[in-house]
Amino acid sequence: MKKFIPILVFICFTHVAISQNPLITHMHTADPTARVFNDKLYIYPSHDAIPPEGIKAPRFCMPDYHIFSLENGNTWKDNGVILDQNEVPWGKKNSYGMWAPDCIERDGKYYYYYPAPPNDGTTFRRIGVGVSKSPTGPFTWEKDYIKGIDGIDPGLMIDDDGQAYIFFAGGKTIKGAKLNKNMKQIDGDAIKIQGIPAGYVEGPFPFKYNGTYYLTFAHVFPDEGYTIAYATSKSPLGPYVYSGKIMDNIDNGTNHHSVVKYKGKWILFYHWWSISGYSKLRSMRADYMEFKDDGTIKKVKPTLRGIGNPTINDTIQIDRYNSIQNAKTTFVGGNEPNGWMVSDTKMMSNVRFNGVDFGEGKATKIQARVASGQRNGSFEIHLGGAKGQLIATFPVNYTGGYNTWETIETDIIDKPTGLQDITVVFKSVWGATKIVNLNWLLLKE
Ligand code: FUB
Repeated sequence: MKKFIPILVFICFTHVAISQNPLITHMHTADPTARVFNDKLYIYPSHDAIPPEGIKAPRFCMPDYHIFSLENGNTWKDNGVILDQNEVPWGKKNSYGMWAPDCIERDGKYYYYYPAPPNDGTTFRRIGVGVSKSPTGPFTWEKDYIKGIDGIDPGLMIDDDGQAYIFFAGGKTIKGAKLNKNMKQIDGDAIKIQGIPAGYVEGPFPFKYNGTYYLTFAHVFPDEGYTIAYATSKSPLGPYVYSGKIMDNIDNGTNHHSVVKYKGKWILFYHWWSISGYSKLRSMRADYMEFKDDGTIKKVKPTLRGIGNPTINDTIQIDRYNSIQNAKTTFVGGNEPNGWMVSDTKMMSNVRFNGVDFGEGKATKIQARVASGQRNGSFEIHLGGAKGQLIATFPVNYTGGYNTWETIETDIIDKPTGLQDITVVFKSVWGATKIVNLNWLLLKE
């Protein structure tokens, strides 16, 4: 097992968190279930925490749930705690066991499903439900858990005929059941889903695509470890046929995911632990996913750039690049919030970031978050590659050192429109090894 050495200490807690991959950096989030409600993207993750002093958390330390909503092209809003472990009406107190949840909409109401250890001690996890008029709550929590099922990682689906299904996991099996119209009881018995490969499985996430039922899940191979896999069927409760991996093992400890179509593109949400360095302090991430013509899914490779098109007032996390030459990315220092920066910049270092949304050309200024220990040089913003059209130039000034941060601003020359790739080019005297540390860019009207 890895030694618990969180690389970064939490420096600040904000309500609005902004990032590429990982999606947020002000707290640790795992098991991201993404959903699109009324064209807006929401994430229902679980919350990995550092155990409070004196608490011996079992395996993971998961005290509550937050909900995140995408408020701009690239800005994730933390809607705060929507359920604390000690508010679960049927739950064991201080269990730190609030594992992967899901949320689904039916007739304008939002049903939030979550697993927690029950106070009656009957089993490892029961699954509870709450209902709200809004995707971000507040939810009214059912007084008792759903009878007839026990397990972890509820995954929900409503078929075209209006029948709702709940899937959940327990060791080497995935089970599924029909839900009543009230979404609070199962209809009949839960059944073991046939066709799921041997080995440990969890995190079932069902969806339908072109008339085929897809059941995606985390699958652990004895030699490879956690992968994200999928199986397909002509019927929601199976039998299913194993159809391959969506993501190879990424040395993750666990991997838990969801799949969603947003603005015409399929996205895989999953988690990794790149900020903490510890597999039980995870961070949610997202990358685009594609179907082949025959309905099979192309394997997804994790990227830094992730998804989303930052627009005016979204930070462009330039260290989550598409390509980089002659520079590095390292953790930020000083009093900056968690995250990375572009560092070790030299003469002609460049970093490319694709898909910035300049919209209708209203961005007139651009800001940069910088720290520098030297007094000469500049960095330029170009459209496309390093030799593309120059749209902004920032001078490099001494900020007090490479851990002392300042936000600087300059005018944008010509007003680009629409989606553009940008490249930052660093300039100074030859031989300079650290021109400036760059944390983010931000377009302003
Ligand atoms: O986050 C706790 C557990 O780890 C989840 O329920 C599993 O899916 C795995 O990600």
